[in-house]
Amino acid sequence: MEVVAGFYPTAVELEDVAAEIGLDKTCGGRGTAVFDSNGDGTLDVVIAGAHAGCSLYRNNGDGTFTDISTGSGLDRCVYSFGLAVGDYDNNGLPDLFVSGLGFFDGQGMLMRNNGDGTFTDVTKEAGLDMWGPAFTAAWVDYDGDGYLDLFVVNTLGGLFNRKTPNCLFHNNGDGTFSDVTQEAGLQTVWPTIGAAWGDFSNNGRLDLFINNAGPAQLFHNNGDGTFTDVSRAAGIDAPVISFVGVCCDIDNDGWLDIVQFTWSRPQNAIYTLRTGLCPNGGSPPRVFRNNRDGTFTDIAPHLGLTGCWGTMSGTVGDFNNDGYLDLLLGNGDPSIDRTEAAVLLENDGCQFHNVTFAAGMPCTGKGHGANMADLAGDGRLHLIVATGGFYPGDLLTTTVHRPTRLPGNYLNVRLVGTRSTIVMPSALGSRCGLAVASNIVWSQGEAVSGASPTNSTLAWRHSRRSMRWRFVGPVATCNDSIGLPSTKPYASAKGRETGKPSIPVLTVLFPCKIMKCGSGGHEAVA
Ligand SMILES: [Ca+2]
Ligand SMILES: [Ca+2]
Ligand SMILES: [Ca+2]
Ligand SMILES: [Ca+2]
Repeated sequence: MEVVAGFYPTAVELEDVAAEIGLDKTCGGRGTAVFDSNGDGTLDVVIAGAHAGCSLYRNNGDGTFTDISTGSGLDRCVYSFGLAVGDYDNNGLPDLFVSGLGFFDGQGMLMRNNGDGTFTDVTKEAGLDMWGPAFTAAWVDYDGDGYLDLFVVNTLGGLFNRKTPNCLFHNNGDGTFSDVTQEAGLQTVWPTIGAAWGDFSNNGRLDLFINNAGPAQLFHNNGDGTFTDVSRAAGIDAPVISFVGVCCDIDNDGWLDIVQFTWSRPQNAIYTLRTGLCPNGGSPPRVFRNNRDGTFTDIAPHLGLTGCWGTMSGTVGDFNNDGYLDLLLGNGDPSIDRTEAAVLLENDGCQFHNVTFAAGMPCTGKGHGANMADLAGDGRLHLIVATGGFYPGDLLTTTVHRPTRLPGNYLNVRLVGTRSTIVMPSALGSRCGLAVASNIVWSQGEAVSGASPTNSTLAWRHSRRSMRWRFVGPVATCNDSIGLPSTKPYASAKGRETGKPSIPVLTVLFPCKIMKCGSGGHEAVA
């Protein structure tokens, strides 16, 4: 078969580093989580396993990894699907909710992080002992009390004949949770596969977008513990099969948009491979631009997103460090013979281009856990695709690619939240923005499966002396007049010797740690 798609020219050259860094394992790859599990400042990796326990890879401090799964406790989380990272007990150690058995009977598990490479199953004592065939889950502090609440995505409506509704669990602040789904008004009708929280109205409260096998739904957070279904008015409810939605600011205007990845049948994906286009009646991804008035417009066709892929996992990240968010799609379906290439879509600020093969990422397999993270802390985003699948014989290994050289400037940020007297280390739902000239690059700490919730790599291509940070979140006030004094903005500077980064921190509205900053080879920093 002649393949046309994926060869759009790109300046970024990727190399396969999975074996070099120790992540080239067969682990029944499903959801991936990238976070600092032991507080040493480096990012560790957890991969959920289809037919075994979860895998835990500890970062050795240099971007290489040691498999410490055995005895970690996470190896007991078998048949898992999604991973949600959140510090539910506010002790500074991020915990894991592992959703279980999206296709079969079972339940999720809350795993409390002991900080020493082990996790303890606290599902029962937390009150989360609930049967539920969940594909994923998402942490959020929806009521702003400083404690992370948990939204578990189930499949009410009949997908695989399961009838358990989605559940919102309120964190009682004492290590236990209460099911508040009914009083919150989170009624769902269609089988739900994914969920993402984001403050779409910039009012400091997190709203909920859910992906269904059918119309998506958007719930507006009323601020009193209840939600209103605004899907129809928002214009996001055209039916489609979608596994993953991501809240991000795709056009850097300070208002969160929604990237809704879609799942297509094999014949449609093959059509796209051969032509680069979407067949009649196909379902390309959607990009809902926030119109700032409660409505959204799907601008995907204008962005050149016209292909159809069987996307089961997807993420956003600026892999070429130019200030524009790019997309990574993990594709496939349960069939053992559908080994569909992951797709990398580069954003030039106006259009997305499929650069998968041109960039050198010819990996195949069921991409259940597509992720992007700076695993080595040098500004280069690693493209991680956990592969493997439904059948026990589906034994593909995780693939990891990264740029051969730093493509542009970067600043790595770790969000650490506070709230008057309550320490809220996770800062989930907060956003940070880097203003470079008139362009602001926004990033959100999110609680989606596969995301690195509070670690962000912000990048920019055109360097300026004057840059400005803004942080907004549910427990912070977005007000330019309130700021902390300027502090040293970075722990260390790396990159090629093209000049020293100059990042005056003029305004920090949300306490944070800025980990590293560096510059690439393209331009000298002013
Ligand atoms: Ca914790
Ligand atoms: Ca809460
Ligand atoms: Ca936007
Ligand atoms: Ca980019």
